[in-house]
Amino acid sequence: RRTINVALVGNPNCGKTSLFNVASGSHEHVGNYSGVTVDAKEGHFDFQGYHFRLIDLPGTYSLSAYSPEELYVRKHIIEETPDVIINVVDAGNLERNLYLTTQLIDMNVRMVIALNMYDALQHSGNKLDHKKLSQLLGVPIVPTISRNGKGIEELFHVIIGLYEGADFKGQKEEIETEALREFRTWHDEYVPDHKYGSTSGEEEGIETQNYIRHIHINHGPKLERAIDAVKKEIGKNENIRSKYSTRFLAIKLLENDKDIETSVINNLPNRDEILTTLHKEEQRIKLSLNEDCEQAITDAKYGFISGALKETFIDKHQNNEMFT
Ligand code: GDP
Ligand code: MG
Ligand code: K
Repeated sequence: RRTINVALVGNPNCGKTSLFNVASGSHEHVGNYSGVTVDAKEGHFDFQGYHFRLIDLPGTYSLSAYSPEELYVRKHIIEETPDVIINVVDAGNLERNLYLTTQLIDMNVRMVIALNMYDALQHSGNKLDHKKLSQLLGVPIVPTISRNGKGIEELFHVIIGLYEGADFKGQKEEIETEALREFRTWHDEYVPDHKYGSTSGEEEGIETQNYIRHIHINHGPKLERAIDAVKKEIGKNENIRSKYSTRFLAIKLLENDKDIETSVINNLPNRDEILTTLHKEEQRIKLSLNEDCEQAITDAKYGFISGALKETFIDKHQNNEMFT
């Protein structure tokens, strides 16, 4: 029986623990996740012939290094390398919740969005074209209602599909399961521009993770040029490429993330070259965008989100006929 390691990542109060309880609660024991000061729980259950180890991580708005929770979640993702991350998103607070999503996308993790509180969205009268949002993000989205368990089975079907897709590439024989077939059908419909099972990170050289390739969050030409320059310098270290998304590291450095600098970059043989490139790019951004790099990246991410929501979300007070 194969174990699929899954971690719940999302803002505080988006329904992670409810999802955790409804998925694992009735099945087996729940223990406190050991050795941590922040609150995290681990649960185990079986579904569709797989064993699931599910971790309920602390709520975070971001994956920066500004709070113990943020650092903890980030460290868990990098060190424990969950097979699949469930990014729980509060459907009633999309703009704020999707900020974290953009950071997970930067990390190149295999993920699915649980579009939770879907009942509240339905009752609100607002409308979201979540299939289209899924296409724009390059991430599968499953509407869920953690409180009563709706959508949870479908969510775990997609997780099995993502997991099998990972093994898929390296294997001569295709693994064929019911869940995987369902997932493929789902995938072709929802994320048609992304070839299922395609090689990940073609432009990143050697990448560890074989996932459904995300659409990169486009931060605009100036920032993208800076990200590429820093990424290229970091990517000269093969061992780094196999553990991290070099794009994520580059973005974090440009955000002035001291934790990444001390824990990752300072140990590298080309540390000086990386930091020289970084400072040069930071200066360039400051001069051309007239704001510091960290702010520019935040603005670009919110710009991306707002663009995606403009195309997919209808406030009931807006007089917009797009979906009628
Ligand atoms: P967490 O902080 O992310 O772990 O969120 P919780 O699981 O503690 O949920 C926060 C609140 O939202 C609780 O009052 C839940 O009962 C409620 N909640 C969770 N999921 C849903 C849902 O799908 N729909 C609705 N209406 N409420 C939910
Ligand atoms: Mg919780
Ligand atoms: K990688």
